[in-house]
Amino acid sequence: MNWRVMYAALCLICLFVLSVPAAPVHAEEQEFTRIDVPSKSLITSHTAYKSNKPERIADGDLKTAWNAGRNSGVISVVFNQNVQMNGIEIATTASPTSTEKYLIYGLEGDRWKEIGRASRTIEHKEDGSVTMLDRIPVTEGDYGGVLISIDSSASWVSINELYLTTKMVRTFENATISQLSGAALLTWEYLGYGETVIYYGTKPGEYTNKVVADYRGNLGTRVYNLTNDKTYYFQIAINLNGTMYYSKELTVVPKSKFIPKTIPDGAGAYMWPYYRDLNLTPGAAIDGDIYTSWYYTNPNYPPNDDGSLEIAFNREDPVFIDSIQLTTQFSPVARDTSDVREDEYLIKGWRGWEHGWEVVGYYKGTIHAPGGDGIVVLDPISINPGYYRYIEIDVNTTSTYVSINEVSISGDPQQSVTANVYGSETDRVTEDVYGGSK
Ligand SMILES: [Ca+2]
Ligand SMILES: [Ca+2]
Repeated sequence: MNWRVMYAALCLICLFVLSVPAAPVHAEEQEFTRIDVPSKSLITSHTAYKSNKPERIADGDLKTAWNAGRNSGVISVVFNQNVQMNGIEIATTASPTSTEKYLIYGLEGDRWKEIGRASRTIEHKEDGSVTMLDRIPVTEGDYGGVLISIDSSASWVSINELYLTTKMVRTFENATISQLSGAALLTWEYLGYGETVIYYGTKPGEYTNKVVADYRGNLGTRVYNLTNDKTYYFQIAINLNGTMYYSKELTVVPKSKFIPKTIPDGAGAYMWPYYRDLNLTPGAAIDGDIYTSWYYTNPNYPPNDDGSLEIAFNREDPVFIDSIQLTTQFSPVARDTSDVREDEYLIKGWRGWEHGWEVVGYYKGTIHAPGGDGIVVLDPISINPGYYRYIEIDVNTTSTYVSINEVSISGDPQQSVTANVYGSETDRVTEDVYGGSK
């Protein structure tokens, strides 16, 4: 066996050995994950054509691009924190179809070091749509920035969006989401200081939008401009010293803040106690908007956690009621930090002089903070059926905050006359006649 044969045989053995997996291979799953360029990066280029400025490579918009205005260009991105990266991805266009050579440098300390090179062909597309180039791998490392030098065979060089890839992926569990009207509220565990981006979209796993969370945003970040009654999917990504941490996918369906208003126009709302120094707005309990409330929290006279709301209907036009539903809220102000409370609602009604004030309904329950906007719709409270001119709701709560965001009433005299045994037959018939003749 001469040395050539020996060499060939050894190589075959080597190939064979290399091709036998030693253990189940999971590497592919997490070989790389695309992440955004950190939002506070400093992006500069040697040249830029008109408004096609360098920062457009990381504005989240595939339609906007940096364009060097010539067939070669250099662009650099200095991150606001190091990123553990193993590649870059480029979305771009070319006119005409061109082959472009990419030379990639990574910033290590204060030195740029070559970390990768590649050549990619970009088709010219008549409709101007963007091509996502195959990922360009780079030497894996912890870099403070990336610099890309591009030479094109024919086209002016441009980049619509630049992404980084990293293989470091960790997940964290403690993230919550709750619905708001046209919005969502997210919270998550504090892992440490690092840029945090909330990705979201209307399809699972496909996030078309993003919001960068503020410092301490984990305590509660609102994402606005969502459509009510539509399902949204969210994922939180935290870059902690170059390592990416992801939440599991979270879903939410924002709901309208408006509910059908059942209190007739012309009704007035009043409350007790009344303090001139508090901004008390009883009318907000009957305006059909679950976010406005009559609320009562008294820093001057603690605990003073009780209050009464009175609703006066038109005296000439009493309203038939057989149930009341209340919407309340856990305090959006910081004073009330408990997440569970005991509420008691005593409903009094006034039908006329002959009856005076009567207790007509009662509800007591343990209320748990729902998260998010804190809105809680209580179970409907049965009311002794009848035509009422006034309703008073006496609230007693273990919380330091009384809130009635909305009062909904319902009742159908036709149903109630036969379905309930209450008062004398004469009363009911008389009142139904009045009701029917109005
Ligand atoms: Ca862009
Ligand atoms: Ca309201």
